[in-house]
Amino acid sequence: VASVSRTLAVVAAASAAGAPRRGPEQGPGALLGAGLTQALQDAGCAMAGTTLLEAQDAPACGTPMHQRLQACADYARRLAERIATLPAAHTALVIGGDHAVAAGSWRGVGVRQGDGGAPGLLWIDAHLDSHTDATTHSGNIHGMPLAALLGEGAAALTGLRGPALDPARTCVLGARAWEGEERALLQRLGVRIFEMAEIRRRGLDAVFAEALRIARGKGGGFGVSLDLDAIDPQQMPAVLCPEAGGIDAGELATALRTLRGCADLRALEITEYVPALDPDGGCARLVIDLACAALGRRSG
Ligand code: HAR
Ligand code: MN
Ligand code: MN
Ligand code: MN
Repeated sequence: VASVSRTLAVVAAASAAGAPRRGPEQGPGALLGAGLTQALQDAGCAMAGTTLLEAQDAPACGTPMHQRLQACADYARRLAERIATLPAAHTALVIGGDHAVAAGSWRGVGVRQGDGGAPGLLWIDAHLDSHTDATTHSGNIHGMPLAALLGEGAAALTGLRGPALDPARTCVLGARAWEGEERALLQRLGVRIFEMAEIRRRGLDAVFAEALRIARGKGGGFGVSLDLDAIDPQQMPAVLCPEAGGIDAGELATALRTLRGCADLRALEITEYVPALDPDGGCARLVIDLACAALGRRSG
């Protein structure tokens, strides 16, 4: 399959508003500083530019839930508006930030598609991120964005402009840590979950291909939201919530390369990188390699 010629619009979503502590708001700056855009250019991407969304720090300890929800929703709204205005021909590369930014990204992608439909979505994550404000145990908003995108949970997040996801074109890949309520929600909606156990049994290539078929559906755009904690923490320790037994980074790069042939890939999102936990920059290089694997045209 020939690689698609892409023009990338990078959006730096430097927010930790949904996180339990600060750290991920430094992610975009560190990845840009480590040469992300040059690497993508070397891999054959044209660059339309980089938008830096104003940084948003983590909430102070003890901030009430409704205030944290509102801070995340305000950030998500600005992010969605920014993405919605990008030219439809461009592929968006959203760099988080904690994963709560996704509550805005994919609404914005849906508005930009302009056909009334939501994108299909492949959610690669150790977690399900499908709590609502009523079921969360931790109170952390980055545990809620997938539910919010599916139209479930607090109005602050579900009420953003743009279509909700279609559960039949949404799937989760790499899951290995969840609470019962979020799993029950996804099962009620009919979202396919590819757990680590299934990935180990069938191999990532086979599972990724099936997940891609679900997200692409019969046409219309789709996207990939990569929470870096999906990767095994021995290879990717610089994340907020490491969970043992994750996806092998090299296997993930190979799977992501299949996206190079997908002209209907509308956006890639990469979240939860914490540069303070990456003193030698090895994780930043890995993130850049993964972005190039997904979006590039040549080895780079
Ligand atoms: N389920 C847990 C919670 O709700 C952990 C969520 C962790 N989420 C992320 N992004 N780090 O996936 O708190
Ligand atoms: Mn996660
Ligand atoms: Mn419970
Ligand atoms: Mn996540």
